[in-house]
Amino acid sequence: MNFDLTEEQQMIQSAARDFAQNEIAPVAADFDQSGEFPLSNIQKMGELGLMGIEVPEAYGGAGLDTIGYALAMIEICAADAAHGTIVSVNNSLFCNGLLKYGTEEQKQKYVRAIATGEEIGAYALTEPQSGSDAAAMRSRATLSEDGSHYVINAKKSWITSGPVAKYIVLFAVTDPDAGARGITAFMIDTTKAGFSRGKTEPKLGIRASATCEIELEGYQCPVEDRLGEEGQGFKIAMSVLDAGRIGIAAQAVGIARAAYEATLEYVRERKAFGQPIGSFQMTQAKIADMKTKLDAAQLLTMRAAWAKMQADKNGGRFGVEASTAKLFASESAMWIAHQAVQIHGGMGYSKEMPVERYFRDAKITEIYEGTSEIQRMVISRLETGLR
Ligand code: COS
Repeated sequence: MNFDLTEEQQMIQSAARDFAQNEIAPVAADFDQSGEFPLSNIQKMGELGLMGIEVPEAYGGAGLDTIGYALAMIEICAADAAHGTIVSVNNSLFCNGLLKYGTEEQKQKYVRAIATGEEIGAYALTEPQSGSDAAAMRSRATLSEDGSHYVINAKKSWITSGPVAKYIVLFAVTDPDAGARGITAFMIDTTKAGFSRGKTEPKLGIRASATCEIELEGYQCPVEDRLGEEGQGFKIAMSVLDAGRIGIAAQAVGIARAAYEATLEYVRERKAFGQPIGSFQMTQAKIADMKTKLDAAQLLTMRAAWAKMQADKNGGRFGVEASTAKLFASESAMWIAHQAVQIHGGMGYSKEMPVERYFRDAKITEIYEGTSEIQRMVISRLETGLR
């Protein structure tokens, strides 16, 4: 593993940093307060290539690699994690699976629209009664008698970008007797008949990223909009999540870095008992532990990105690297944001400063795209070979 960044990786990092600091950071608190979806920023990020970082230029993307994607996510999330959530769904959960399993027509139609930021994408796996146990989904897709389309009846919950998405990758059961091998992936066009949205969820954090339930009733999906083969859906869902978890690890690193940097500034300036609070041993210990966890989280995230790039080239899986990065980075972000609030005292609890937002935003990284408990289960299963 080479720690030097390539010229392209440095370019996307600096483009993401400039946009994040100049266009996102100044409005992040307002979007957090209102919960409004930052559509115009997302479209501008699409123009900069940030909505399809790993998507080849032939499909409207930036044609970069996973390290470039992780570096950009860190920069965006250090300014605002909610923007980062939208970026990660478009990049990881939507484009990744289509690039790997989609037909040429599907890539031209769906990847291009999302990678350029013209449209928003979403990924629908979770259901009201099945989150961690994803294979227990109840949504059904039945092939029509003439074999031209599937009729889908589905209810999906916690769909990130659901309120604004034009296209959704959705998973439904095609063979109820086959368990995980009876699930199939479909491309859904939200403007078609049979699709509807429920209420937008009021959330603790990442408030500007819109989330809702969706429902499909008698939705007709042409066979050419099936993604992959019948019965391949669970593997598609899981391998897409492996990639997605690298993005969430990067998001956690971005939030943790912002919380850490705000704390460094504060401990130098804030005085108590006649000296900067950073001179007290109890603060010093916190700063040292925050820095160590932040750097370790970033290194694990870069290793996971690198492992995915090797797998993209040579085949194989990168589940252990993705899950260890996601587990450690998300728990570190929560811990670092917690210490940041504590060190800021009353100011850490106030909306006058961004640390309370970092604290609320950090929590989701331990929950979505697989809870910490699921990451531990995945890592242990892959390491021991036991279930
Ligand atoms: N890549 C490719 N294939 C995978 C895979 C992966 N990462 N993980 C599992 N599979 C395959 C398995 O190899 C198995 O295939 P075979 O039937 O050919 O043997 C199949 O999928 C079923 O796997 P498994 O038996 O491990 O499935 P489980 O039902 O036990 O569930 C967990 C596995 C719990 C790991 C999975 O359901 C999971 O990740 N849950 C969390 C879901 C999640 O992150 N939700 C958040 C939604 S997005 S916000």
